[in-house]
Amino acid sequence: ENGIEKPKGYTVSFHYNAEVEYHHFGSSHPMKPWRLTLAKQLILAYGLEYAMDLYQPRPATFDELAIFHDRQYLGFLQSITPQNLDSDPEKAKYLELFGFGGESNDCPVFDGLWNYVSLYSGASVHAAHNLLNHQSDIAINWSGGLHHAKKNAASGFCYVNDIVLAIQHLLTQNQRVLYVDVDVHHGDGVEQAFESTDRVFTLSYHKYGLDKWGAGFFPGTGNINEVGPTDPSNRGKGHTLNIPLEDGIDDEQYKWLFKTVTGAVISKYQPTAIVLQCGADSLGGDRLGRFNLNIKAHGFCVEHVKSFNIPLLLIGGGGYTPRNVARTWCHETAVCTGSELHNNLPMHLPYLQAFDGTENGGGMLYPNLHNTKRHDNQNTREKLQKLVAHAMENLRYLEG
Ligand code: TV1
Ligand code: CA
Ligand code: ZN
Repeated sequence: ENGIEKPKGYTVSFHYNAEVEYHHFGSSHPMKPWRLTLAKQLILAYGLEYAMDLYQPRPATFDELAIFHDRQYLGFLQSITPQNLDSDPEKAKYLELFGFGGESNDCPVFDGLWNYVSLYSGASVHAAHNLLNHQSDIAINWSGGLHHAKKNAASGFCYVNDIVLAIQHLLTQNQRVLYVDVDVHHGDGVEQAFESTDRVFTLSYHKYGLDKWGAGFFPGTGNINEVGPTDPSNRGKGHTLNIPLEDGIDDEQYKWLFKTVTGAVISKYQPTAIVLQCGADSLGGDRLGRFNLNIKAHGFCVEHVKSFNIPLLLIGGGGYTPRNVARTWCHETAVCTGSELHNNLPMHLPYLQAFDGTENGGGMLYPNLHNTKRHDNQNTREKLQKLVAHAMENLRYLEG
């Protein structure tokens, strides 16, 4: 009817447990798991489920999460609730230690927290297994991508690092895994986890720099000269690349940069599997982001990586304007299956209201998100050319 069918010659799988949607970080918190409800509704309304194999993965177990995380940290995550948080002095003592402290409340303790982390992690691990079994060529988990979590600490809305877990599984049968991160924030947790190995190359594009009050954009790391360990005896040397960007980068600049740098990394590193974190906070008009990308420019990153025909794990991440997160991940699902989608949203879409009206994108899948008033473009042609030259210089180590 809408021409959506299985792609010829390769398989796409979609790993999703709808239970994640029902978790709440708190009413004012920018991370909204219900953006996944919107994304799923769009994907179903366009009929993309006919083009993929759908899986409902079980939650990851404690032991599965302990492949990366400290057992003591996981024990705390498993037992903490909003109720025992204040009443149990034992627990209060560990809050600070495990990254829950500070006044920002980035990582709140909410009802069902353990269930939430096990669900999104279970989906990433399941997706990785599908690639390993050759049951799929592209595996998608929009509920994952929580790149800031550390082995023993929560950070920046992330409690468990599903990406690290998925990569660890991929490493059982892959000599070299490439991690690429287009979230507007630096993928510090993944970079740190694999800093001492040459079997994972981490590449992150992100906003970097100080604001007018002198505060660095979260997490404050990821400058171009941060290339991981420099000690020649460290196997991880030269296997990290950071692309720091300024406010307001536009479609053409980003596409050129992504193609040039990611292309060079793939041809030099020759990965046998790729993990692409598709954080949608790099879109124009994002509540926390600073970039000015439209949906198709964001999706270009998926198209470009897909074109290398290397087993690919696609995961979500940030994204704080829910309707645009849903649009982007629906578009990127279609990119994977090779489907073209109509710009007019299907009439039978249950949450049509969320996408309707001039404020919300006029009932279109691809509204223009470019908004120069919000973040002027500070990225000049000259700066980007210098950045690429510096990135290529950093990559020279891989040749030797
Ligand atoms: C509760 C309620 C928490 C409202 C957090 C924005 C909130 C933020 C909130 C917020 C917010 C951050 C910091 C400050 C470090 C802190 C999923 C010195 C309106 C992958 C994580 C960003 C991004 C954390 C996660 C950042 C991801 N920004 N309102 N918190 N302290 N934290 O700056 O990469 O997208 O903003
Ligand atoms: Ca990034
Ligand atoms: Zn982010």
